[in-house]
Amino acid sequence: MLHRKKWPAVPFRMAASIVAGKGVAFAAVTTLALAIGFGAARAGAQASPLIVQNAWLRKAPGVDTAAVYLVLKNPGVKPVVVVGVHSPSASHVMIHETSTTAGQSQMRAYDRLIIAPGKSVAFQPGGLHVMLSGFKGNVTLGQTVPLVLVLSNGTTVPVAAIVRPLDAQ
Ligand SMILES: [Cu+2]
Repeated sequence: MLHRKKWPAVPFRMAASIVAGKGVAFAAVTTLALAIGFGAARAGAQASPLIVQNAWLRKAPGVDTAAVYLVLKNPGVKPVVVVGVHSPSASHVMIHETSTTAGQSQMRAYDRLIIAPGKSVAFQPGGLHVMLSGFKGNVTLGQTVPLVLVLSNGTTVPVAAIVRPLDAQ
C-alpha cells in the first residue's frame, strides 16, 4: 500500500543543514532581485539621491524671515552633501542651526551639510532650519513654498514646503 510507505528517516542534524542551505539560497536570490530592481529604478526614473519628508514653515504676517523645517534622508550608499539652497520665493536662503549656550540663542550658517549613507537629518524648531528672507510675495497658510537643494555633484532636489499655522511645532 503506497500511501502507508514511510519516508526514509533523515538524521535530525542533516535535516537542519538542508533547511539552512535552502535559506541561504533564498537569501541570495532575494539579494539579486533587489539589486536588479535597484538598477532598473536608477536607469529609469532617476532615483533621487535625497528623500525629502515633511517640509513645512511658519510665516508670521509682516515678518520678512521664515524658517523651513524638513527631514532629509540619504537612501544611497555614499554621503550626500548639500552645498546650497535657493528658492524662487525668497532672495536669501541659508542653512542655519540654532543653538543655545548659557541662555543665549545663536544661529550658525552651514556652507555644506553632509548626510551619511542610510541616515536622516532632521531640521526642526530649535535646531537646523532653512532660513528664508526677502520674500518676493505674500505667503499664505496652506500654500507651498518651493525650494531647491543643490548637491555637491550638481544635482538639484526640489522641495515643496507647506505653510503651517504659527503655533505648529
Ligand atoms: Cu536662521
